[in-house]
Amino acid sequence: MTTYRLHYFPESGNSYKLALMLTLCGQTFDPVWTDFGGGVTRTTEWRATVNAMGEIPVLEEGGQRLTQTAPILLRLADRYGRFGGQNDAERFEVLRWLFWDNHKLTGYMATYRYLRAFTPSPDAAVLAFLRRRLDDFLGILNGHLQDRAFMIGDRPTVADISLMAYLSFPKHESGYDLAATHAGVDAWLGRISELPGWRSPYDLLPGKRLNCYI
Ligand SMILES: N[C@@H](CCC(=O)N[C@@H](CS)C(=O)NCC(=O)O)C(=O)O
Repeated sequence: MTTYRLHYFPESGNSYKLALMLTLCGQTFDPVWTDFGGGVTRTTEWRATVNAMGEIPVLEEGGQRLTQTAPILLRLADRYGRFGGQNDAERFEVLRWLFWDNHKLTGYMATYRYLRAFTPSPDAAVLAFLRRRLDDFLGILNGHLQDRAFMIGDRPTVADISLMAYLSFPKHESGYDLAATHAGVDAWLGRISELPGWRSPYDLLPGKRLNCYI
């Protein structure tokens, strides 16, 4: 049986992607809380010993340290035979949405939410720019979900697990009340939260939290 250690911090939606995937696949992991707010991931030592890319999350399996959630999610999907695409066309779609999530939804939402909630005096123009982009991305996601239960086919895949992560934190952090503005996204999040074994981000990712300024 593979043993996992997850280097994370509680506010990290990227960490939540892996924590939730492992949990939904019936796996456990040792949580390795990381002092992201204290700047540890920017130190030479951490980059030399944990992740040269300077990013959280890092998943250790056996002695190997893995980074980048998209390929890790795909590897876990293969290993446990859960949440992968069922044929070539679906696998292509899973990859397409994983790329879109990393580049667009997660990339912008993580930055926006971090600046907005976890820094003391964010630049209003930067926030406005990021929010305009996010309004567009959330509109695209909401449109896609109008007539489907999950992102691809009729079953959840790692594309859903990747895309939902940053939208699953409390709304005061992101400043988006999706139930009021994006009903399709909100209903999809509800369906994901009904998957057997589902747990919320701060439940799966315990420990000392960043100072929230909102
Ligand atoms: N594409 C990466 C993104 C990881 C990422 O950006 N993690 C954040 C924390 S959730 C981080 O460590 N950011 C540090 C930085 O951007 O300098 C993944 O999927 O793992």
